Amino acid sequence: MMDATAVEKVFAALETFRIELPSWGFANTGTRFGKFIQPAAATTTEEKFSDAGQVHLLTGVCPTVALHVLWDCPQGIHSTDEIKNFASRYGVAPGSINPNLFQDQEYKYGSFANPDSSVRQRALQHTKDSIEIARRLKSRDISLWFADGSNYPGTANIRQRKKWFEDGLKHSHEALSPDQRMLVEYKPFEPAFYHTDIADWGMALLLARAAGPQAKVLVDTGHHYAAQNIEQIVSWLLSENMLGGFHFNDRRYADDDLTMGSIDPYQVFRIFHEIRFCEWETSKRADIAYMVDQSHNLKGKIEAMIQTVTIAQQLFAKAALVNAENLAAAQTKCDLVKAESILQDAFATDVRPAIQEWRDSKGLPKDPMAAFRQSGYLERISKERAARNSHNVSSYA
Ligand code: RM4
Ligand code: MN
Ligand code: MN
Repeated sequence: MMDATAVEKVFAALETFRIELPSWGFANTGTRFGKFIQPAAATTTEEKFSDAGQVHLLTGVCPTVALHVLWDCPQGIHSTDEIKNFASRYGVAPGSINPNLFQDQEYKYGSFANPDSSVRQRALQHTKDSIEIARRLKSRDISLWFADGSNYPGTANIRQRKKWFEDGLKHSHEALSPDQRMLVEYKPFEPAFYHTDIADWGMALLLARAAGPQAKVLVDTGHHYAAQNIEQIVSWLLSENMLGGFHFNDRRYADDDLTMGSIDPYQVFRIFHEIRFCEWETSKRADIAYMVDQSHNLKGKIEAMIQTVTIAQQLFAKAALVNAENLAAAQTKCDLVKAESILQDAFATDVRPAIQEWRDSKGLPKDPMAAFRQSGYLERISKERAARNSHNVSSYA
């Protein structure tokens, strides 16, 4: 059982913790081997807002939904009025805006680093349009992920492409309003299998620095090699004031986009711990956008999101139980077992009853999953959407 002080710590942590849902997590997605279509999957932007709204209604901690411009704003900047309506109808605001710089045929050989200057120009224009969309929707963050890279040695001028990226990001940065941010995401491979232009956090950091002061790095937990120490990357970015946000998901092999904490919950706990430890040391809240980036191939989309949010809250609450003062003292004395045990004890604490109490105090269902299953929402949308879903769809949109 947790004592009253521990419960208070969990309550205080939950008060500050919000996590953004991805619109694409509610759509039919799959692998390159195919998709398993779900009758309840969202096939329109409105349905994505409706589903995200359900998750927020039941959990109370997901007030925003990330949008992918190509999939969710078919009319580009002219889609924003419609999106504002969805936002007010379903009770979730637009969150980070993700330009899509990888799906159009023009991007076969890259976007910002395409050797064809007209394609680079087009990519820049799309990014500027996305910044304008964000401005109209009052979204702060523009989240940039590039598929740019090459498949075979010798086929791309890596240094030249780096230069093109610097130029493209600088010009994008110039279009930002003072209150907007640009988040630069990295990924070691896929879809490119020889080199990726922004392959790791160091490259993302250098490019963000070159772009300007409102550019930060986005860490997608699935975008690392298997043995990489992600919490160390997080700590370094924090100490450089360059950590802008996260795309959370879990993985066993590559960019598997599995449910957060499903494979290695201790990894996420360690990330949250490093953030909280830094906040304690600096007496300052780190300005970090916590976002989910998952596509659930087999699980029910809404249930998978509720499960994700529940796990995220648990791991964040556990990290709040680390006694930073005792930890700092143990580290200074090189009392290794004591220091490590402080983390392990926090991680081992069952925070679920305290989280349920917190939900209750907010008028939220103690068990959001059970509440969802009882709500009848899934049955209703399955009926409404089944016909449309039976015509197989070939994109994430
Ligand atoms: C990428 C990356 C991006 C996401 C796309 C769909 O692997 O994680 O953040 O927008 O997938
Ligand atoms: Mn991502
Ligand atoms: Mn990814």
